[in-house]
Amino acid sequence: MLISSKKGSFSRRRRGLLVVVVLVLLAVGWMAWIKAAGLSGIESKDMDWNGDGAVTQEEILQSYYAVSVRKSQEGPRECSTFYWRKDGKEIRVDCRTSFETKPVDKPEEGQSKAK
Ligand SMILES: [Ca+2]
Repeated sequence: MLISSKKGSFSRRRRGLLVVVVLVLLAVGWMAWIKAAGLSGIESKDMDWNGDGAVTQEEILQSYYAVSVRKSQEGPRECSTFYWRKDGKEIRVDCRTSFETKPVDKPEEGQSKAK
């Protein structure tokens, strides 16, 4: 009887853990679905959403539920548009140019070897 009650509490604990894991997965899935800014790989120092020069804990939290990101690419230029999810108001556009996508080849070299 003692064993079975212990077993019961253990499985209840496991069930609780399972619920937590499922909730975390749901939360991460939801954040991916809303394209939360916090999942876009930005650093916390860039999460100054109200532009006052300081990043508060609230702003970091907002990155995961209130601020979304829209990415666009034009050639090697990649832009991230951050906006408030509640009203779609744009906060900031970050652009960067990546140089690693196009390696510079010398097109003549391969052909000179051919007959
Ligand atoms: Ca701020």
